[in-house]
Amino acid sequence: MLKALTTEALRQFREEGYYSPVDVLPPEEARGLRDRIEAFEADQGAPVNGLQRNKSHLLFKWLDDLIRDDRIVDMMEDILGPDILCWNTLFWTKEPGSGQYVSWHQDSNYWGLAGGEVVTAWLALSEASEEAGCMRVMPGTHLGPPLKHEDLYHADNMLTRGQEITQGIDEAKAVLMPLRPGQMSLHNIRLAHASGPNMSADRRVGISLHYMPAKAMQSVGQWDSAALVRGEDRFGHFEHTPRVTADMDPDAVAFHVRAAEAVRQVLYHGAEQMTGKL
Ligand SMILES: O=C(O)CCC(=O)C(=O)O
Repeated sequence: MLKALTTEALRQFREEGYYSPVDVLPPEEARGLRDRIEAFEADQGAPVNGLQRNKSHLLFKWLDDLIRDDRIVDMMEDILGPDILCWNTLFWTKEPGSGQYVSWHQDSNYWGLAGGEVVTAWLALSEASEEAGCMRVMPGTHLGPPLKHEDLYHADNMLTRGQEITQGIDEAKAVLMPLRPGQMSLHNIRLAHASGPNMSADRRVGISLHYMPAKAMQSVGQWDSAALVRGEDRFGHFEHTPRVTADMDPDAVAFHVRAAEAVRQVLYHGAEQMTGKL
């Protein structure tokens, strides 16, 4: 029996590789989380950047709580089964007028994860309209062979190495996934997706949460971590991230140094250069 998704939502996710939008947080709760991020940014005098964007649940207690929130994990259980790890949390803030964009890509080429389905749940904390540069997806690409990518290192591309699918994308078939604050989209790790620049007057603030079953493995890095958010881990393929007791909790921050660096090494595996985007 499904806990959160409808049968139709699950069918669409399986057959087309995505489902969107899902109402997850009331808008005022999303606004509260955005306010917390922006208070932190005001305090440090800069947007969340570099390695802070990655494994961020180790830096912010509210995010460690969010990855374990039943409103999200129930949907993950419908897709992944009862034993669930959250591998990563990643900030995606696009400043208005910055030109930042995300080229067409499949994350399965870069994350080193194997042995289990991986789902990205992307939460909007501001308006993620077409004008603001919401994500768009190519339905069904998760079922086909991996598409050919090239590392193009464009300065405005938010992806680490500017990886871009160079063949097999038909823009006419792309589907936009606009989100209101507090809504989520779900997509499969193998689904081709992209997003355009933010032409609105406001920042586009989003966080992606990456979930997988406990049986999944890291096939590129020697060591990796993940949070056990539900059920049991009978495999031990990932060191569990600690529960975070406060924002910038020193023990969790120390763990973050290792964990975020490990992911960075995986993301740049085989790349000609490291750009410092993560
Ligand atoms: O935030 C975006 O526009 C792209 C995000 C993305 O590529 C992802 O979540 O996998």
